Amino acid sequence: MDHIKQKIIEIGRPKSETVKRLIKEYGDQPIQEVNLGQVLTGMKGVVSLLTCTSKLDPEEGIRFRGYTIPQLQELLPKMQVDGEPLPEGLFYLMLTGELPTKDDVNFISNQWAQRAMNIPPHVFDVINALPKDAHPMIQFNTAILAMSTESQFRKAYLAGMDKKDYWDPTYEGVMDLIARLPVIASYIYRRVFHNEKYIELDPALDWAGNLAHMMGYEEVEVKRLMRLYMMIHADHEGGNVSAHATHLVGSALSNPYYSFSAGMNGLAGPLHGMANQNVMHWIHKMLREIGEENPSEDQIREYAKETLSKGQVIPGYGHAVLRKTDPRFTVQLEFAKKYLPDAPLIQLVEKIYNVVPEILLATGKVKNPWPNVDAISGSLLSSYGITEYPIYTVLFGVSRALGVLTQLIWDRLYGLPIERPKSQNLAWYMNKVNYQ
Ligand code: NMX
Ligand code: MLT
Repeated sequence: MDHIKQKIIEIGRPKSETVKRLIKEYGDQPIQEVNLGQVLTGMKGVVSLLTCTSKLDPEEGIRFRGYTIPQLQELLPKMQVDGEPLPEGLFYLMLTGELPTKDDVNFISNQWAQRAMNIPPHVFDVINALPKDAHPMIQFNTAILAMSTESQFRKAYLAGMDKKDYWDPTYEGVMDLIARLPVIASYIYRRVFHNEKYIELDPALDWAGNLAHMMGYEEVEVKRLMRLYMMIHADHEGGNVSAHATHLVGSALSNPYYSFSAGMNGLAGPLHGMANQNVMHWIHKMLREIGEENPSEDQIREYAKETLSKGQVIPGYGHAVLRKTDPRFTVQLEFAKKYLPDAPLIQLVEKIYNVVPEILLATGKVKNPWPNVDAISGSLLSSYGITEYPIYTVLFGVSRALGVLTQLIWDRLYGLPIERPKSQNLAWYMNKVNYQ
């Protein structure tokens, strides 16, 4: 048994005992009052999930196991001193709660490179059976489901397995799945946008570096950007659509492939991960309509108002939890200013940032007028030549696997049961509040 699995047992067993005691001895204690408005607006703020990988503060943004993104940029192992952290390190931190050594990170890099080698051929056949113009998220998710034939969890479950060991084949499936996602994502990218000229995995490279390499980008800076991108999109506590869907489906003991596929179906929605692609459509439509490459703030203001007047959202702005500029936006802007100070798209993103919040505030209904992670990620990728927008949500999905699948291992370690909240019809709610 490898040292990570040993560590998981060491940390996981006492935690699972704590969860059992909490249910048994403290289970009837109220923790929160829920009002009708919360129920009818997407359960916002209703505390009902157990997530250990990360936590989102409305003002400050995301912390992974207690660490902010700038802290992790200092503390996690990197390839070069001036580089970005390796996402392998973030995975280790989310899984164990401890900062990794360089050896831990190398161990995971090697594991993932090895596990990425033996993707069964039928997975590529299934992708190839889809039309090339099927959205990359359709191709990505179809491949994830097709890989489910490899599920160790299913085999172990059918063979008869003690509940307390569920985490083990879950861990194996999660490691295989995460290892393979860059191969699948880059295969789809090369198939759709680069004439099927595929590039082999380089076992000497790290996970995110390999993704850039297999997509066809060898520049040090693109690999650095890919490491940053993979780190910042990895997790956003448990209630976001992709995390919650993965957890919910996993609670039926569906294997990691089925569970993650559910999360990816949610990520493909325009209000969630597809927003990164839609931001680019919004920007390019604006440039076309205004007829200028460098529109003024007044012109952007008019275009944004027109979007609202048509009953549409401005993609890349707003958030269900955050109430300030997303630190994932800020860290990308800082990266761009450091490495691409003159990139026109980044300058445009800044101009939009100067204009859009006041317009959203003026509506009187938008709770958070500030940019989220998607407001800049596509412009940054585009500025490095990755201009094929439909791949952006796939890249988000590759990264999101790190958090939601780590949590799935913890769901099994905690021994969490099937999720089954109660629903009521409209009349029940009307009665409850004496609706007149
Ligand atoms: N543009 C226009 N209207 C907005 C926006 C926006 N960017 N954000 C919120 N609103 C509207 C929202 O549609 C709702 O309108 P109505 O009452 O008419 O239905 C009203 O403001 C109140 O919504 P909130 O409570 O502020 O936001 P909610 O928590 O429901 O939704 C988002 C959060 C993120 C779905 C929403 O802000 C949005 O649609 N943003 C644009 C899409 C986007 O960028 N999504 C990416 C989120 C991050 N991610 O990667 O997942
Ligand atoms: C995410 O990264 O999942 C998004 O910001 C959405 C969310 O947190 O609800």
